[in-house]
Amino acid sequence: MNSFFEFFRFEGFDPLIEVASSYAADIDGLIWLVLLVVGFWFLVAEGVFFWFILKFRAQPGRRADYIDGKNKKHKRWITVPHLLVLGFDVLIIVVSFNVWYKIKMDLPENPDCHVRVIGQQWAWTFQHAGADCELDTADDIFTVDELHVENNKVYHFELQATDVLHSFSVPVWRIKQDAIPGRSITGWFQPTEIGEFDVQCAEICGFGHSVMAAQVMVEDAETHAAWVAENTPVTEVAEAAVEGSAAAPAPAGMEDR
Ligand SMILES: [Cu+2]
Repeated sequence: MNSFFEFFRFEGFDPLIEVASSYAADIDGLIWLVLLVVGFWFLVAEGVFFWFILKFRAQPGRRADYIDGKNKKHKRWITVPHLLVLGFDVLIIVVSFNVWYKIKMDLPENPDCHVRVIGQQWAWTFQHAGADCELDTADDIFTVDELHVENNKVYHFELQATDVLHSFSVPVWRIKQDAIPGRSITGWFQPTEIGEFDVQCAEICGFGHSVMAAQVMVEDAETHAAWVAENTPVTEVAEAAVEGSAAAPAPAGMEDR
């Protein structure tokens, strides 16, 4: 399966938008597969259609045939395309299930880090796990409309909504996942390109929907560590200092500071 999608990672191939996550090429491959299959048969069907229009056009002295479908030879024009449609349907289902399984069902174990994404009218709140990479600890970093992640790390995200339906969409990562009030939806991603990319809400969520855009900064290890260090809440550093003075062991992730 993977070798099939490798084609879409070919350097000379230029997709419409960047391929910046570990599974973006899989989604592209699926879209290309559907386009090629449907496009090829569209051209064949239109070709046959116009060929028939020309071949059987009105001609002096020729009477129209009445075709009732009882002749086996005639019926093949229905059964053969029908079987082809079913065959290609199965192909598309098999490939898309593989992609679906990889992205939506096969959550990688032991991710490198966690992040909580909360949609609300009309902004995204990102709860970064901080240096310990655990959520809901004192060193969590909250930002609005700005997500910071480290390149090539596997992240689990918890997606939530506080008011209405939203949809967390990062086009370059080929992520689009609905956020549903009352639910926490877990998913994953692994960025593969450093840069600044768009995050958008892909679900009409009210008057300000169109301005519900954010940015994701994919940083190298050094830059990301510096951002985390710079933005870790002061209370945490102060607590650590107090604990440190009481000869308590430093909390996880704070040792090298
Ligand atoms: Cu929204």
